[in-house]
Amino acid sequence: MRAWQAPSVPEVPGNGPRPVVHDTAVGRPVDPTRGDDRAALYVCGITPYDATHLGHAATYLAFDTLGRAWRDAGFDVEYAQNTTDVDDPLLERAARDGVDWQELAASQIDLFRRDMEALRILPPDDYVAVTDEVERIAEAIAFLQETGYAYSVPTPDSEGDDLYFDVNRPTESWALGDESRLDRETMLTLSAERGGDPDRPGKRDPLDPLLWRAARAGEPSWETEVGPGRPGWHIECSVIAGDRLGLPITVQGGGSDLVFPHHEMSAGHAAALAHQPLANAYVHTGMIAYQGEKISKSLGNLVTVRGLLDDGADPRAIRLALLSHRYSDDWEWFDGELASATRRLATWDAWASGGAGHADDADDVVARLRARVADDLDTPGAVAAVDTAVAGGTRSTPALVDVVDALLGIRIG
Ligand code: 5CA
Ligand code: ZN
Repeated sequence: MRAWQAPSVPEVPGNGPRPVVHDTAVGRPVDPTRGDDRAALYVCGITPYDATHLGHAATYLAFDTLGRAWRDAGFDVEYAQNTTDVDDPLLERAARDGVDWQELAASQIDLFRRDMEALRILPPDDYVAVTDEVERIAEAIAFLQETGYAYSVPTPDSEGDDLYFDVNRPTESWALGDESRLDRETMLTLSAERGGDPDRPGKRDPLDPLLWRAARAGEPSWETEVGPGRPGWHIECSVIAGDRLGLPITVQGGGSDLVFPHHEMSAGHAAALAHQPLANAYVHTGMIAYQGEKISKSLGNLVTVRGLLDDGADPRAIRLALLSHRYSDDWEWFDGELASATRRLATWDAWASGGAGHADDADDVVARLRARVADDLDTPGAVAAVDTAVAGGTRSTPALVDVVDALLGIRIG
C-alpha cells in the first residue's frame, strides 16, 4: 500500500554515535543492532477508525527519531508498519455510525497519511494493510495447525471453527523477558481489556489468543486454506514483520499498551513459526494523557493533530512540543504546551536566520545534539542543547541548522 511523502533529510558531515534504546524485555538501554550495519524496524500501525490523536503522533514520532538517529549513525534502515484495517473496533465503529467499514478505514488511513506528512514523519518503506495480507496470514496459521501450535474451538455461531494459539506449546522461551513478566492475574485482566477473550469456553488456556475468526453472518471474511474468516490481531504483526523484514527484526515498537498481550503474543507466534525471537529489542512509548485520562479513541478525549492544524498550529510546533517530553514517559498534554513550543520555535527561527554569534563551539553543539538523541532518544536533552546554543550566542552554522532538521525533523530559519 502507498505510504506517504517522505520529508527531506539533510546530510550532516560526520556520523552520530550508535543509538541505544530502552528494551522492555531486559529493562535497560541496549544497542539492538548488535554490531550489524542494517537496522530493521517494525512499528505497530493504527487501527483506522478515528483521527490521529497526539498519543499516536507521539508514538510514531519516537520511532521516527530512532530511524533518524540510526541513519545519522550510518545504518541502512528498513522500516515496515502495518495498518489493522480489519478488526472488531473498526467494524463496531462502522456499524455504530452506519458507514461501510472499508470506506471508514480508507478515509482514516488517508487522514493519518496527511497528519504524518504534516509532522514530517519518515514513511515506512513497507506500509502494509492487513486486508492485503490475509492469504499469507492464513498460510502461517495453517502451518501452526500442522505443527500443533494452533487448535480449533467449537464455534456455534459459525459453520467453521475459530482457531487459537496454544501459549503453552512453544518450547523456546519467547516471553519479552523476566523484566516484563507479569503475574497471571494481571495477564488475564490485560488480556480481557485489550482484545482477548479469557472467558471463552473451550480454550486450553484462558490466555490463548485468537489466530483466526471463522466467518460470521454480516462480518467480512476471506476464503483461505484455513476456511472462510479473518485473522486475529497478534498474528498479523508477526507475519508482516517476518515477511517484510526477516526475523529477528532489530526493534519491535509501539506504545506501552501493546507490551501485553500484543507484543508478547506476537513474539510467541514468531517462536512457533520460525523458532526465532521476533525482535532483538522491544521498545515502548509512554501513554499520553489529556484531561487526566489516557488519550484514547474509545474514551473520546481526543486532541487530534488535524484539530490543532485546523486551529492554525505550525506543525513544527506540534513536533517540538512532543519532542520536549521523554518518549518513554507517561505524560499529560496541557493546552499551554503548543503556545510554549510556538514561542520556542520563534526564538530558534530568529536565531537561525540571524547568523550572528561565535562559531567556534558550533561543532560541539552538533556533537551534543547527536549524543543526546543517541542516548535512548533523549529529545528533551537535544532541545535543551539547542536552547543553550541560542541563549549562549553560538552562531547558527549550516551544520547546526541541518542537524536540528536531520535529527529533530524541524527546519528552522
Ligand atoms: N493497530 C494496533 C497495533 S497493531 C493498534 O494498537 N492501533 S491503535 O490505533 O490503537 O494505536 C496505534 C499506536 O498508537 C500503537 O502503537 C499504540 O500503542 C499507540 N497509542 C495509542 N494510544 C496512545 C496514547 N494515548 N499515547 C501514546 N501512544 C498511544
Ligand atoms: Zn501490532
